[in-house]
Order: sequence, then structure tokens, then C-alpha cells
Amino acid sequence: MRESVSYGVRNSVAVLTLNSPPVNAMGQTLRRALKTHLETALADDSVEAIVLTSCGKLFSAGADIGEFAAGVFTAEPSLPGLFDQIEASPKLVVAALNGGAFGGGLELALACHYRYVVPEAQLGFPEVSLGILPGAGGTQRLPRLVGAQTALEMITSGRPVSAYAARKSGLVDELHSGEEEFVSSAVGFTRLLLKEGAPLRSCRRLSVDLTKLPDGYLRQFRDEVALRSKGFYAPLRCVQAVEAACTLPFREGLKREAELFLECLHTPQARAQQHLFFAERECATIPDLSKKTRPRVLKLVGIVGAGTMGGGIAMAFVDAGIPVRLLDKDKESLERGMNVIRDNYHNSVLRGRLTCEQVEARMALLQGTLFFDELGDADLVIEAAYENMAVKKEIFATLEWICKPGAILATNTSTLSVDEIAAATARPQDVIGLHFFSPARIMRLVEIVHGSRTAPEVVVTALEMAKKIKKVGVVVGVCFGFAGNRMLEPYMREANRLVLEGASPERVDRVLTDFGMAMGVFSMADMAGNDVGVQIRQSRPDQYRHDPSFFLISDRLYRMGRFGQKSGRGFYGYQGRNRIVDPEVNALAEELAASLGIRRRPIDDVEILERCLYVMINEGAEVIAEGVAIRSGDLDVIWCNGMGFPVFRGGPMQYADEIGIDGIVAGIRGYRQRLEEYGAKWFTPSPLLERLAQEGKKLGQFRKGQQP
Ligand code: 3H9
Repeated sequence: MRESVSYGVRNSVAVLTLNSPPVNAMGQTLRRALKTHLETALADDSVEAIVLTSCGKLFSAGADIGEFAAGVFTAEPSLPGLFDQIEASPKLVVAALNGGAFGGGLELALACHYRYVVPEAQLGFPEVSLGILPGAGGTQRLPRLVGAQTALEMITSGRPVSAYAARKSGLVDELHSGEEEFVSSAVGFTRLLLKEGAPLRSCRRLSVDLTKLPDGYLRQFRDEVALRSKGFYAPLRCVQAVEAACTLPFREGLKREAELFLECLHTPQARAQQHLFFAERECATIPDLSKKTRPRVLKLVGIVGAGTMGGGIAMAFVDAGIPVRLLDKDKESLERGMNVIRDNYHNSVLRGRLTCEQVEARMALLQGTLFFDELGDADLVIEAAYENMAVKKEIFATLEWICKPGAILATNTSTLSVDEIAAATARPQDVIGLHFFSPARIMRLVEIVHGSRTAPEVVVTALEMAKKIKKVGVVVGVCFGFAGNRMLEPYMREANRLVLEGASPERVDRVLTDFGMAMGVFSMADMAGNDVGVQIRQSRPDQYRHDPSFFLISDRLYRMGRFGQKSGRGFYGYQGRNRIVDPEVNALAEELAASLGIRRRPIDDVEILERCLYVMINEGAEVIAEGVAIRSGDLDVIWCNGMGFPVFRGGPMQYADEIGIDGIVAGIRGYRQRLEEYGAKWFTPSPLLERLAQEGKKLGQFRKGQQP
């Protein structure tokens, strides 16, 4: 059996190599093996020093995240205990980082006396994105080594730093260079330290240098973190832990860190963020696809439509170094699209995010064209034209004719049937939906719409494509609105209905943003533009099975020319970017409610939140039961990455699991009764939710193919 840590001795230096693929997560087995080999090296008189390294492309991704939920992360030897033992070693211990070191992996390196690192390595503390903080000495050792400012930045942002930056800050002692094999070179570095009589430099003996901190820095940093991480629990605890390093002796600082770590770990937020970590990775596992399915080559991308969506998608590919041909039907539209892209890049330069050379390199990958012929050799063509079936069918008929055999033909439709578009071609196996979210360059989500005849390798290529352009791809089936927009619809319906029943748009929006949504329903409608919603509804009236009250206010605002931000008025008024509450909308709601016989009444915040969320969760359950989504985690990934659902709640389905499915079912039944005729029509618990509630199970346990 493969050992999770291997042991060897070179030139009187013991080399302990972590060997636990894929990422050397430090679960109990690895911890035990590390402790055993450490003690062997310490007991062997012929060993003068110890090098800790790993095989694989990473040094270590840190603690085994799966052990947190299972409660085994404290099983002996614990990480803090093990790192104490390493730091207290009477023999010199050098961390030789052959690749990235994250979380507990970096804490392990910090417990060593010196750090020798490959230049490509990234080093970071991503714990905050898991709802926790570095809990094995990281918050106490890092500031002692590199100062409070760098430590606070790294620990509260979760962003890794390059090996070069780490060398500059003193986190790394030496970068590997030259031709010599890495481990031999690390052993050479260790021998040199021995020869020079280098001290056993442990962080615990250092204290945080507070003399260089600007006056009031810690307070100011805390305030900034509170502002930028509104709603999140862990970031302020990260600050408190580093503050403890600044004010307390090492041992007491460690104790404080442990307390704060456990406080964070036991929050619903930590469970939610860790759920999302695994859900994002599980998305790439498609049960119906053989693991042997190989992706198609993807070297050149064609995009049809140089509007906002097409341009944003083009930038996402070009940012990833993939050449793009961007097509529009007329010169003016193409030039406009290319100029918008150039302006966006120019803004990135102004903000210091890109250099002029980087922008030039990216623009060189982008070629505008007016001729479909020039898409003939593309490996993937993404159509990003109007949301209109006839237009799309025409484009696909042309693409079928022009594109080389095996090219993937994708549509960026947000609602239309991928199967119907595919049926209009003689190669439905090559057709897929790639539903990017706006703004396409920024939003991480791509819904990969698996048509009934899409070939397996086309799906695999789409998943790989998403990873290449640093997005998260979620495979969904064909239905109106796919998964994300389909769940959005009942959520919006309730928000609109609540306004007719007596809640103001700003109140509904405030309740939703207090919950953590990036935007309220009505601010979102104003941003997208009322006209867009109306166009979509008019194009597919058959698909709208909604209550007649649903779109009344929107439609009326549309007829009044109030399209939202673009026209300066929608559900709100606008002065520049500032939103102003508009009493006319409430008057309009009163008038429309009266015309429909809807009784207006005071509505509390709890009802607003529950109604909006419960119907969304209920629809999500239907989406899973129908097999449109593979599992509930996929819906959480969709909502947190494309629809502004708060990451610290883990997505709507995780939220439902956290508060209990029986509570959701009872809530839906309650509104069914309370809302009388309307309730009877729109509040029926999904059979899947009812079954899970009866069995005391969670949505997270349900998988495609099981009977609801
Ligand atoms: C911590 O350290 C706490 C301590 O401070 C205190 C403790 C007391 N654990 O992402 P990939 C799995 S908290 C368990 O696709 P990449 C992952 O699920 C930890 N599993 O690879 C996937 O499994 P599968 C702080 C982990 O090359 C597989 O490995 N550390 C862990 O694209 C491949 O992952 C972090 O937050 C883990 N720690 O990216 C780092 N890490 O194949 C978390 C990965 O079944 N990890 N897996 O789907 C990462 O950010 C990325 O994995 C990394 C590599 C950048 C390292």
C-alpha cells in the first residue's frame, strides 16, 4: 500500500515526502505518518536535519476539509500539536515547497525553521473562504514572520501570494533556481544552513513588530474588513486572531486562535461555504458520462454577435489566452462591439489590473469579422444573438453549412429550447447550450445545457472550457429558463405579488439584501431593463404559466416608458447611479391591486423573505426531481455564482437543508392556507420536499435518478 508520507535519507538529511494525491490534504492518516517519520528522523543520530517536501504538483492544500463536518479533524495527532512538535525540533527542519501551499499546508511550512520554494508556487490562507480561519498557528506565526499588515491582508482576503512576493516579505527564505533537481537542491540548501551554523529560527520566538504600523492601523483595518465583508462571520474573527498575535504571548495567542477557529467552524456559514467548496467540484462529475470520454480540441472560438453578451464572452476567452473571431452582421455593430471591448480593457489598465502590453496581447487574440466563412475553422462557435427562435435557427443553419465537421455549435440562449435549435441542424450531437450570465466577463457561472442529443464529448469539452476560462460550469437539462432562471421566476412572482398585497418595492428589496442577496428583485429588474423582460415574455407567452398579477406593474411601467436605469426611471427613480424611492409605484400598486380585488394589508419582513425563498426552493426541488439538475449542490453553485445568492448561506438548497426541510414544507403549507385562492394556486409543496421531510432527509442527499 502507498504510504501517505515517504521517508528517505540523503547526505545525512532526512527527507519526508508528502504523498497523498491529489492535493496532500492533511487528514488523520497523513498526520500520523508525518508524526511517525518525524520521530524516526529525530531519533536517528545519523540524521542532522530534516526536509519536508511533497510529490505531486502541490506541497499541500491544507487540512482535509471533509474532516470538519465529520468531526475528525481534532483526532490525534492534531495539526496544531504536530506543528508544535516540528517547531520544537532540536534538529533543523526545512520546508521545501515544490508547489502551492495553502491553509494548513502553509501552516506546516511556517512551523519549520526555514522555507525553500519553487518560483511557481503560490502561498495562501484560503480558510476565510471556507468560513473559518487558519487554526493551526497560522494567525500567530505569520504576523510574527512578515508583520501584521501583510498577514492581515493574506488572512482576511484568502488570496494567495506568489513565491516572489513571499520572498520579499520574508515568508520564504530562498527560491529554487538553476538546473539541479528540486529536492537535491533543497537538501543542498539545508546542508549549507548546517555548515553556517544557522539557528533554529522558530516563529514562536519572534514578536510582531508593531513599531512600523501606522497609528490606528488595526482599528482602521477592522472597519474596512467589516465594510467589505458585510454579512460574513469569519473575516472579523481573522482580524481578531491577528490582533491576538500582536498583543498576547505566543501560547496565549494560540489559545485565542483555537477559540476563534471553533467559533467560526460551528456556524451555519462555515457549513455553507464548505458545502459550496465541494459542490463546485462535484459539478464536474456527470453520472451518465463515462470517465473515459475525452474532450474535443479547443483552440479557436467563434462568437456570433458583438453585443454586450458576445463581447463579454469574447473577453473571457481572450483573457484565458484563447483566440476569438467575433462576428457581427454589420460594420457599425462590429465596430461598436470592438470599441466597447477596447474601452473595457483600457479601464482595466487605468485601474492597474492590466498593463498596456497585456492589453495589446489580448487584443491581438481578437479578430472582428463580418463573414461567417471566417468561422469555418473554429473549434467552438457560440451564438450570442437576439433571444428569438427564428433568428437563432437561421444562424445555426448557416453555422452548420460553414463550420468544419466536429466543431461545437453553442447557443447562449437563456430560455429557448436547445433541442429545437439542434433539430434545425443535421448535427444535433454537436449542439449545446452555453448560458453565460451578465456581465459575462465577470460572472463565474456558465449553465451548460445538455440537449437530448448532445454528444458526451461535447459536454466534457464544455466543462473543460469553463475551467479554462476560470468559470464554473454546471450541466443542466433542457426546460424553459433551465435551472437558474426557472427558479428566478417564482421568486420574482412572489416579490411582485407582495407589492400588490401591500409591501413597497424598496421594502421587499431591503429584506432580500438584508438576507444577503446582492440585489433586490426590483433593483435587479431596473438594472436589466423592464423592456428585456417584456420581450422575453412576448416571445414565449406559452411558457408563462403565471398568475395574471405577476407582470402587471412591470408591464405598466414598460408602457409608461419606464425601462429602469437606462431610461432613468423604473421601479425606482434614478439620479445618476443613485436610487430614489418613487411614491408613484406604490400608487400604481394600489390601483392595480384594487382592479384585481387584492386586499392590501401590512406585511412583515418574515413573510416577505419566506414567500420569496420558499417558492424558489420549491421550484428547485422540482428541477432536481425532474432531472433538469443533477443534484441540489449544482443549484447552489448556480445561484451563488450567477444570481447573487449570498455565499455565506451556501445557496438556496443548502439554506433549506440548514433550516430543515420539514420547516420549509410546513411554511409552504401555511401560506397555502393563509393566502386563500392565490395560496392554493401557487403554494403546493413539491413531492420531493414532502418525501424528504417525512424521511427526515436533506436535499443534499438526493441524486438524479432516485424516485421523488
Ligand atoms: C485548513 O487548512 C484549516 C487549518 O488552518 C486548521 C485546521 C485545524 N481537503 O480544487 P481541485 C479535493 S482548511 C479535502 O479540483 P485544483 C477537491 O475536493 C483548508 N479535499 O484541484 C477535489 O476532489 P475531487 C484550507 C480537498 O488543482 C480534489 O481535491 N485549504 C482539499 O484545481 C482536487 O481539487 C484550502 O482551502 C482539502 N483541503 O486546485 C485549499 N483541497 O477530485 C482548498 C482539494 O473528489 N483547495 N481537495 O473533486 C483548493 O483551493 C484547490 O484544491 C487547490 C488545487 C488550489 C489546492
